[in-house]
Amino acid sequence: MRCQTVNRTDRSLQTTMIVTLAGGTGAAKLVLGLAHVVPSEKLAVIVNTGDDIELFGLRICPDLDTVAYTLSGRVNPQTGWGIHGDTFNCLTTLADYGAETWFRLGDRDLATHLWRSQLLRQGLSLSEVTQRICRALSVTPRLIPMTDAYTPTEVVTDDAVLHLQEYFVRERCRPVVRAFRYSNMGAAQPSPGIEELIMAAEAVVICPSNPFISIGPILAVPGIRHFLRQTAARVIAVSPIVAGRALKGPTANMLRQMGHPVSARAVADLYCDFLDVFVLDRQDFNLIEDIEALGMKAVAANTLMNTLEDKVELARQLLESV
Ligand code: FO1
Repeated sequence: MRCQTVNRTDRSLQTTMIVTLAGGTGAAKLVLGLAHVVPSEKLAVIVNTGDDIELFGLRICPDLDTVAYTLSGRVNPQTGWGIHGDTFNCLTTLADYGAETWFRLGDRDLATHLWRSQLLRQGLSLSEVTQRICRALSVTPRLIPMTDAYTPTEVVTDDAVLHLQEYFVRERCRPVVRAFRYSNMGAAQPSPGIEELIMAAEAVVICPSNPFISIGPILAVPGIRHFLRQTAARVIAVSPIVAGRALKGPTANMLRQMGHPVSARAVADLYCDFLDVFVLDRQDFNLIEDIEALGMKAVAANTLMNTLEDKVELARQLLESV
């Protein structure tokens, strides 16, 4: 059941798509787990591009790259973003010139941004460029930017309206958040194929990503929230909050500053108009009844994903809940 109940048909998991909605590092871990249990041609990842930024004339797509680097085994395991073993010679030289270098772009990572920007300038869409980059990196699940438009998320604070990366990286999430603005959405459409994928999916998995800056922008693309309400797929979300804390990043502070309790239930509530199943960590077992009162099934699992085995096991449990 959801806030509005939708009838569902049972189909075999072997023959239909699993579609995920993904942000950055937390999402990449779960997508890696899913990639171990779902054939790659049956796995599609719709990725947040609200944290994209243009720097030095280049288009940088952190979440697309984080997922692609993770699936291709290139990601820096310490940070969860960027490329393992990367160097920062270009950035050091830019600093010598007096350029702002608060956004740490590695040399190899820069090659991705150079290549993407060149292809965009040649007239390819971001979806097409992403497909080319994935092919070159041997990433076989389908990665799709949420939209081909440039829709940077803005963070409204008391003193300024900041680009998401200015807030997140330069200001280290210190300013109090008053609101989020998903800019340029009026002109945005879901990338080609997204409607068909969501409507034909067996399951849609909302990754354990920040609901405001990772999943929020995807849901703000005109049409996507509507597809999630309408689809016959089981829509399942994994909680990014465990025992009242975010495992990484500013999710807990953002919930508080936006007037929500810091709990898995608050995240379930944000999605209650389209969710069928909410997967929360087993430490939050006591919240199951409260979450089910929102009109969805709640399932407890180990959501911590510290090891590859954890990621694969969580992916298996998600598929079992379909
Ligand atoms: N995160 C940081 O905390 N500091 C950085 O300097 C930084 C640089 C960076 C460069 C490329 C890239 O793809 C990601 C990068 N990130 C950095 C991560 C990124 O800001 C966030 O993790 C995501 O945007 C949130 O999902």
